[in-house]
Amino acid sequence: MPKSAQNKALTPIQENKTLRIEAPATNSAGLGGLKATTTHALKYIKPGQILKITQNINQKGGFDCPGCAWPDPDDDRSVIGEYCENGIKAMAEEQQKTLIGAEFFANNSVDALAGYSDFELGKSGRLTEPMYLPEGATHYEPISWEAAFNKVATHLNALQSPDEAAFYTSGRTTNEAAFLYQLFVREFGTSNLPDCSNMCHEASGKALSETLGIGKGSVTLKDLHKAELVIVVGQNPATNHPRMLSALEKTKANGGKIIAINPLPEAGLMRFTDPKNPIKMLTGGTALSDVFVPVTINGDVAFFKAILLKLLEKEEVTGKVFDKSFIKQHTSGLNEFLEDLKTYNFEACLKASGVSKSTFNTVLDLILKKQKIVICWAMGLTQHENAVDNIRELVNLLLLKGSIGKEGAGTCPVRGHSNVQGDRTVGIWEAAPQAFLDKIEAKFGFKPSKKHGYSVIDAIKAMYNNHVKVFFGMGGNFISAVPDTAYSAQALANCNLTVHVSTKLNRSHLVTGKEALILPCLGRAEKDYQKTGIQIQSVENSMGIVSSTKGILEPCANTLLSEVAVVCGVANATLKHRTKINWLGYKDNYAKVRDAIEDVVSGFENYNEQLKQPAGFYLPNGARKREFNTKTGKANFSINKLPEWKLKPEELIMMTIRSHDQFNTTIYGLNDRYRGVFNERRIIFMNTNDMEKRGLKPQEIVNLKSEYQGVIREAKQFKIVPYQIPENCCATYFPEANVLVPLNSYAHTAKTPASKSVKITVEPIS
Ligand SMILES: Nc1nc2c(c(=O)[nH]1)N[C@H]1C(S)=C(S)[C@@H](COP(=O)(O)OP(=O)(O)OC[C@H]3O[C@@H](n4cnc5c(=O)[nH]c(N)nc54)[C@H](O)[C@@H]3O)O[C@H]1N2
Ligand SMILES: Nc1nc2c(c(=O)[nH]1)N[C@H]1C(S)=C(S)[C@@H](COP(=O)(O)OP(=O)(O)OC[C@H]3O[C@@H](n4cnc5c(=O)[nH]c(N)nc54)[C@H](O)[C@@H]3O)O[C@H]1N2
Ligand SMILES: [Mo]
Repeated sequence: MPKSAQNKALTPIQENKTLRIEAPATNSAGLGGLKATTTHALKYIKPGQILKITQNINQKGGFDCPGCAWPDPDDDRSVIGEYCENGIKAMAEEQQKTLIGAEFFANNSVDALAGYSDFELGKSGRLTEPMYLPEGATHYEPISWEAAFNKVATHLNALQSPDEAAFYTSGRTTNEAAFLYQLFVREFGTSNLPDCSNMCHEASGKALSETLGIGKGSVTLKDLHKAELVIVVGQNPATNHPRMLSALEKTKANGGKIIAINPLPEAGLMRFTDPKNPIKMLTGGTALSDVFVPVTINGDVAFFKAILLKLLEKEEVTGKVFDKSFIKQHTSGLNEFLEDLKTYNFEACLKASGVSKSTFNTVLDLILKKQKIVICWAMGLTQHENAVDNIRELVNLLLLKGSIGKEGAGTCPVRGHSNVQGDRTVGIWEAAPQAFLDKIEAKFGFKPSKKHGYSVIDAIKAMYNNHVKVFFGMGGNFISAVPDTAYSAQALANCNLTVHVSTKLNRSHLVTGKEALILPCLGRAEKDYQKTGIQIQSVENSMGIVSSTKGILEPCANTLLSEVAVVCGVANATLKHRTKINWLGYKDNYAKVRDAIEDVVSGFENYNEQLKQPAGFYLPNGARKREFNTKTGKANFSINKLPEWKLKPEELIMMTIRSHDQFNTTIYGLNDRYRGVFNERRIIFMNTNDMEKRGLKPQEIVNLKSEYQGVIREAKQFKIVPYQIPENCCATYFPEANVLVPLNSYAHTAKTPASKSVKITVEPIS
């Protein structure tokens, strides 16, 4: 009996692993990081390539690290290397020595591969040939590129409406590939462009557009260096944006203070040793956070309301707390905001935040004294039902303090994937503004659909209900990244065709529609040969800087195509004579794609010329200049409610987080070094009081259950790790725990899955 889609979608439970628990680290990077980097590189990358990679990664004229979206310094870059432990792990994945093709798939059925762990799947090797899974077949078989393109074309052209297809993007796709991809999708006739940012910073985009008129952050690296106070909320930079710690070190060196707001005392937020600084390596590094605020999960609005209430109280006494001239000149909605604020009770807010009075007072004191404040945040704020409120409340604080659009101050949503921000800028958006669509029409002569398309959650529902029949994934690992694994697996299985453009094998290749295709592509570090020579491409980082990226290694197989070539191939085969676009011309010369982007997206004037600047160029950013492109023409205060959720006595609130050894669904290894967890991923971090209340022991194996709107979801066999986490809170890793995240629990208006606030119960295996 073939395995069901649901069974294939779940990470298999593997027995006989020996979980080891140590005391969590109190310092990040340093020698431990250097050692981990070297060991990892030697194990997986061809020795001749390691030096080349480390010398070119994130260097001017080199290639952009395919890891996170943290910016590179504008001026001097470290000659020893602008990379981190996790960037090297990302490269080790991309540049694996092992290659897999027809023979591998002939020897391994889809069902057999589904028994592999995520770690094993990823380590199978780089994909080298297009592969096709016919209806009812047990094994993928090789297919030519031409036949693969025709297969996609036949399915797409057989649909009753273009809206019966959905085109997903993960955030590694470059500007050039992303622009062409959305152009093809729009010329084909739909706006169904769900992307990973729907699951990531969508709530930031929504909140910031409404309040400050731009869905991106306002600060530059210099602002971080010059800030008097940096507040890092809901983010674990030591693991996910390690190079951010160098920036925070500069903040400290300039006399700035740092506050970390997080249910967990994450190692890197406490102390950091720059592996590129030999003196720091000897002296033990820099203490980063001045205050650690162990907020309860989703207690952030409560905490910030408590702060806002006290600021108001002091302002009423001294008149010196608010930046009144900024507020008068640049903002709208102050009175309504203050009226609403006054309806809240300070003690109740502080209690709901879970923070002690003394910690609160230290934070308040810093906020009162400092005028240049930067707030950084990531998934700890965006993956809740009230995520948009979380972020709007931070903006309220910045506005009261006039901490926006001046040196050393502003908003810093720290993006995830290396080009997730750029993808949105060039049109990967299911709800693109009409002005953008008009420009597409003016340039290319076809009318793009005005109807908003499906975001990730809506696409899953549409597939489940047979409204979408073809799923196309440009990168990423959809089934492991999305919530509600069992439901989502059925959604994919209901499709006629699922297609993935990928560098490596992942679980999404195994949870397929009736037919499936895997289209293997070049990685970031590989040279992209086209008719007019080796192509450069471009990406936008978290601070709105666009820079070039150019592969330096020979492709691992000559059968691979670039993402651009795949898009052009699919577009050409699908649209044939219907198209108004010279797809093959774009494929031959990416400079022409940039010319097209220049005509359609503002901020890209002289794109090809500007890209020659070694450190890239800044896109326009109104908020940075106190120009607020909102409905009121001003920065808007907003009114945000305290979240109203309640736990039943037996329930805990669970956040699903990343270990130190993973990049999203790519599992680099089984350790979480900074948190002192080794050799196991199916674990649940719990407060010892919560364990005692339930009579649970360290390392005991439990099942986890979540009940939402009457549906019960279950994840089996997790081991308990006692940890310093607030009471009633717990944490697990994704993707293992995604099966517990209900599809219908998402951020209001942004639809980001609420994967950081899942109510669960912990059940001993009797
Ligand atoms: N090495 C590596 N780098 C990565 C990634 C990776 O997986 N591996 N992923 C990339 C991507 S796509 C992204 S989006 C980013 C993700 O970067 P992060 O957002 O740092 O990643 P998470 O592990 O989701 O961590 C969220 C943090 O928020 C905290 N948190 C959870 N809930 C709450 C809450 O309610 N309030 C507060 N204040 N804190 C909370 C958690 O304790 C944790 O420290 O990293 C990017 N970079
Ligand atoms: N429960 C829970 N779920 C989450 C999150 C969470 O915190 N908790 N985080 C969410 C977030 S923030 C995000 S961004 C998503 C991530 O969702 P995705 O972006 O869909 O997932 P990734 O794991 O980053 O995708 C990895 C795959 O991308 C492919 N790949 C790698 N490099 C390239 C390349 O250069 N080109 C192409 N074409 N393919 C490539 C490889 O085949 C690899 O297997 O997950 C979300 N899901
Ligand atoms: Mo992300």
